[in-house]
Amino acid sequence: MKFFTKKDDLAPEIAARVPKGQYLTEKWPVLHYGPVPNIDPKKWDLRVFGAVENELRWSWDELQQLDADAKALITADMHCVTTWSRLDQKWEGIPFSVIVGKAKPTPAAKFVIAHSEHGFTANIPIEYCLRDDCLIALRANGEPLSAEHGRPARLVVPPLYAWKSAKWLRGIEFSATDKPGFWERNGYHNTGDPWKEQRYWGDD
Ligand SMILES: Nc1nc2c(c(=O)[nH]1)N[C@H]1C(S)=C(S)[C@@H](COP(=O)(O)O)O[C@H]1N2
Ligand SMILES: [Mo]
Repeated sequence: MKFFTKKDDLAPEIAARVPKGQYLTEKWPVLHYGPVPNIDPKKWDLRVFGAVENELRWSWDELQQLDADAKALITADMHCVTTWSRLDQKWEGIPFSVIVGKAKPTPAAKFVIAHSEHGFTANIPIEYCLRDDCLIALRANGEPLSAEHGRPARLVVPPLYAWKSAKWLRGIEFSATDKPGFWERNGYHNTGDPWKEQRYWGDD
């Protein structure tokens, strides 16, 4: 079996799901900058802050309660700007709408800034987070997230390149102004829509 298959070599119905310039992979690669953090859930929390009516801070136990109250399960394709795509990834966790319902972003909020361990950030236009397929994932493919895939919790934003799906999430900031994140400040596109091939700064 080949690990990476060119779009041109795929059956048409599969090729239609793989954006231009991408290769299909059956395996799930691990990709990030820096070391995998070793997180103790007992010392972990998730903050929601910025342009909101209610700033919040959840412990791991509290987050699990939110997960028990309102579960989201989505199947989504994952596209990394380094050109691999993985189809039918299953993610489970807390619908982003739960965060919105509890924190109540103000009308001024136009961007979501994901904050992760070690200072990694990713900026996302808020409309992508208000879709049904955005969630805080605690599980992938039926298993709790492994350390390298973002344990204990990561953001998942399926319609954008996977660098926006911040692993080892520690904060969700709602912001009136855009705040380019780690990859965005390092030459990558500010929005990152794979169907428009928005890979690098300067792409349309
Ligand atoms: N905290 C953090 N999250 C991150 C990254 C990172 O460097 N740090 N890299 C992103 C990139 S570029 C990709 S492609 C996906 C990969 O997710 P995976 O390792 O679970 O496949 O994670 C994203 N989330
Ligand atoms: Mo990536």
